[in-house]
Formats: sequence, C-alpha cells, structure tokens
Amino acid sequence: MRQRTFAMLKPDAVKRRLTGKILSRFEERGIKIIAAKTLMISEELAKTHYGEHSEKPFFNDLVSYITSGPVFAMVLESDDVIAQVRKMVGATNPKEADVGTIRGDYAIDLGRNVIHASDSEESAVREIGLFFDESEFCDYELPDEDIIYE
Ligand code: D4T
Repeated sequence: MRQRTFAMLKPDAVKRRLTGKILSRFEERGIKIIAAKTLMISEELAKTHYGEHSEKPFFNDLVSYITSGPVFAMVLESDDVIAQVRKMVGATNPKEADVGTIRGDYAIDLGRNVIHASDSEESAVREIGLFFDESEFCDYELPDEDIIYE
C-alpha cells in the first residue's frame, strides 16, 4: 500500500555532511521524496515533536540537541514506507543497530543517533503536519516506477 512517512536528519548528520549519503539510500531503494527542506527547529516545535517524551529524564537534552543546529526534514513515499524506513534507520541505540542500517553505519551514541523516522501511521500524519504544509508536497511519477513496482 502506497504510504507516506516523515524522516528528519538531526543536526549531527547535517553538520557531518551526511545528508547526501543518507538521502541516496532512500533514493536508490526507489523511495520517492515528496518534500524536503533544511531548517532550524524552534524550541516550541521541538517540544511538540517530542511531546511523548516530556516526562523523561533525557527530554531537555533531546530538545536542546535537536534545536542546536540545522535539521533536514523530509516526506517520503513508497509501499509500506513507514516500516521500511524504520528498518533502514535501525535501532534507537546505535550500539544495538545492525551494520547496514543508517544508525549502525553512521552513529555510535544514543544521544546523537543521526536520524528520526515516524514509527506509526498516526505519528507519520502528526509529524508531517508539524513540519510541512500541504502546498510543499510534490506529486509526481518516477520515470522508472513501473520497473521498481510490479
Ligand atoms: P527518534 O524519535 O529520534 O527517531 O528515535 P526513536 O523513535 O528511534 O526512539 P525514541 O522515540 O524512543 O527516542 C527519541 C530520541 O531520544 C533519544 N533518547 C532516547 C535518549 O537520548 N536517551 C534515551 O534513553 C532514549 C530512550 C534518542 C532518540
């Protein structure tokens, strides 16, 4: 089923110039980029985005880290894209992430795990809405879509 998800390269990834490399992984797999932008997150947006963690001991560090530099936010589209992108991202703690996943290949520290991706349809809808306006979406066909999909 064609689906959309939200993914975001965190400031460590952008500052380490990993944006192109990570984006290539999605592109090479046949996942479509519907919208993307570099931005600085406000404290208010960070707190809303990570609202489910507001009572956790690491919440303040999380908010100050995600607002410490530019992020690269994107809306991705493909079949089963929410689960597939989570798989490509790997375990939350990079030390437990499989080699071959984005976190397993590019991160070492739990607090600097390079990328966020929505973990459910509900969070995808919520997070896409937090970061993007409908007018920013590009609806288009990849020229090789009939080769990628049966
Ligand atoms: P995000 O939301 O960044 O994609 O990560 P996950 O979905 O994989 O994991 P999460 O929501 O449980 O954690 C959010 C964010 O908080 C950091 N974190 C997490 C931390 O600094 N200390 C901790 O103990 C945990 C559990 C890492 C990711």
